[in-house]
Amino acid sequence: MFPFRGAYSSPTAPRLGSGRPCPKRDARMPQDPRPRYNQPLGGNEMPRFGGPATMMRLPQQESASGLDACFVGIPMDIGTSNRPGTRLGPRQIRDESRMLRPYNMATGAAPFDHLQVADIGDVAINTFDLKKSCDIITASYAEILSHGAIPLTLGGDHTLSWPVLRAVAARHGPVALIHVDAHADTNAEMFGEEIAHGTPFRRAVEDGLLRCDKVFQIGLRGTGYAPEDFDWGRDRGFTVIPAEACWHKSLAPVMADIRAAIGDAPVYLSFDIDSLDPAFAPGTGTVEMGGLTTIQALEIVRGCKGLNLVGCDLVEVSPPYDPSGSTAMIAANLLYEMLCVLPGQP
Ligand SMILES: [Mn+2]
Repeated sequence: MFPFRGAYSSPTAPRLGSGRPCPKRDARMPQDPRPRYNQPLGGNEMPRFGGPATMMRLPQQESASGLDACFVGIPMDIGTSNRPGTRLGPRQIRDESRMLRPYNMATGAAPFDHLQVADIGDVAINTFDLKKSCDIITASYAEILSHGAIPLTLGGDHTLSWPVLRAVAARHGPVALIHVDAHADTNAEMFGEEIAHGTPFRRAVEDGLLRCDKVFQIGLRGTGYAPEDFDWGRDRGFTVIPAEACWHKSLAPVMADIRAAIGDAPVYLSFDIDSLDPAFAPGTGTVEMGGLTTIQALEIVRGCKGLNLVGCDLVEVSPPYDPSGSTAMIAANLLYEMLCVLPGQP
């Protein structure tokens, strides 16, 4: 056995082996009982820079009918307080997802062997009216959830989590929440407005959408208006894990505690890309230094395996501030990792 044999191989090097032809990787035997699910278009069928501009170059369909999970975009930035641009997030995340391959080499997950997944496009928000847009989002997600599909949302500013949670709670009842973010997003109002990207979880609590004793906020940091800024949630039963408590450590033990606390309750995962340090993810509107690493982000999402996830979002990617595309690339990878931990996979 040659360790690292693949690392030394080149197209011109002689191949080692028995000389017998290998079966084609994609060939399923006729007696194979596994159903054929949608597959991402592979790089050997179409160059990675071509093909459909869908998430992972998956098939697109109009509704979530027949799907176990769906990628859906919400191209919105009209709830943003600082730098805009997240209206372009879903497009850029889809573009940067084109390199994603179907098999998770680290965890062994093979979501496209077990789940029917498609990209169902974008929600047609009204970009001139945030309140109307929230109602459009809730109605769209009620329709998605009526098919039993689990939505994986490409944002979009963080306002969207509130109208999505309205639909989720209407179907599942109040849910547990894992909220990864630099900010608590529990403001009473912003500039006098109750609906904005800094208020979604305050509105969600007021609407009875959350099980407050099963809400976990991870990565909070930065400057505030008052020392108690992160206490509104704590006072209602949230567990707040500030960024400083995450520095220099693995978050796997934290996630084990969170899984134990949530148990089998339905849970929603809301991942704000600004939870990551701007060294990794500068392409977002409200940057705070001292954030999570990409490794910790993977530990958080992979640590959701075993939970009864009923929906996930990845928000606040702002392509105008992401000239390298790496913020959107990380977002695409994290959405794939969310898919890998959804229920229904061994
Ligand atoms: Mn946020």
